[in-house]
Amino acid sequence: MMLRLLTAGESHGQAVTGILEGMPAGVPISKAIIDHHLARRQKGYGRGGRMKIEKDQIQVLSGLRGGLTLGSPISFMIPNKDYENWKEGMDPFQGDLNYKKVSHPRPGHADLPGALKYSFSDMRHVLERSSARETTARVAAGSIASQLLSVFGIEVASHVRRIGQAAIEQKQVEFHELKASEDSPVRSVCKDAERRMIQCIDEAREDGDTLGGVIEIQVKGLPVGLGSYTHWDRKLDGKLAGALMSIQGIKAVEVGDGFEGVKEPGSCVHDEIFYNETNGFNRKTNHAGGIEGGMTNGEILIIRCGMKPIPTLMKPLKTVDFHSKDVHNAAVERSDTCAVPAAAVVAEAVVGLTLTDAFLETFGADSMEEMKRRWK
Ligand code: EPS
Repeated sequence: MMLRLLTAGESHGQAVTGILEGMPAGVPISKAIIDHHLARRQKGYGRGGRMKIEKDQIQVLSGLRGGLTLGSPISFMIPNKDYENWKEGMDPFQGDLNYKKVSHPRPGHADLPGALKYSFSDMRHVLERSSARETTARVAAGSIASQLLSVFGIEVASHVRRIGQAAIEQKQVEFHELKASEDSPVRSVCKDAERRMIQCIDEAREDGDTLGGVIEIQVKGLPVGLGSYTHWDRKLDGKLAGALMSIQGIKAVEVGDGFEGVKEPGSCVHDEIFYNETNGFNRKTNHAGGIEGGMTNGEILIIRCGMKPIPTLMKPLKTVDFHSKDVHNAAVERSDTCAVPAAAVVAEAVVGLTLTDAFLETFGADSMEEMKRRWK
């Protein structure tokens, strides 16, 4: 592994922090680009009250000088504005351990296994860290990493394919079409699907319910041969799937045709190979989603993720009291009805980090200058 990311921070603690280690020296990094991605992650129809409080902006503490990476660990923080309202319970030394205790585990949440695993009697200890607030750090780090990829013309983009029962009908969305998702409150590239998705979210909110969905990430401009077929832990699709599955709420990942592809015979699924002087080896289809044998094949990378509905329901499911074991309603905390659009931005970041790691493995060097020579 060339690039390592450590994140820390409780959802209502002072800040979300991170250390990104392994970036080569001399990569130009823009704060405006990082903050732009942090703002994209905060948007999305279906978010709750918290996003009105936060205005995520990065503070870089080390590893950069004059907008260039130094090759040293890049440490950063994104303050939680909401901490002011939670100080009484969340202060690292003075915090009141009886503050807003949680003892009714939410089905589908980390609450119960987390409390059992760490011998906690208060599930607040679990939910503070398992919260998707942590993804702020991954988006910041992903944006730093992706700024290296963009020097080499590699672009990462995403869109939302489904929210609950509402889905885009268009099977294949081209990379250039993804831009339209930026103007959509649900990150959809289709106005009709957008309308239906918003309606589904409104209905779920009224019912005190939540919704999941499907996101798609595409990456353009990748060279052939990132990752490797030579050993299981070098396969790029394995690394991408693992990284994406680690995003809060993600329950499924597929590459290219994924689950749809398994229904068809091989003759319909594999992408025939052509050659011409201008483009070299090329394909007219991309069922493989840009990966063959655990390596990039030069086509656009296409990955989809399924996100489950958020487990915090305003109309709660049944659970048992952690202490008395009596039947009870699950805990209700302020939360989002749907965070699928935000998850798409997080997925872009996670893909950016994984690809930068793979890129550094292939072209890796101490400095940007050396990397450019190897790339050439
Ligand atoms: C989250 C619950 C909500 C979300 C939060 C994730 O926060 P709160 O409990 O403060 O209302 O808004 O997401 C974020 C804070 C974020 O930045 O994305 C949860 O329990 O996972």
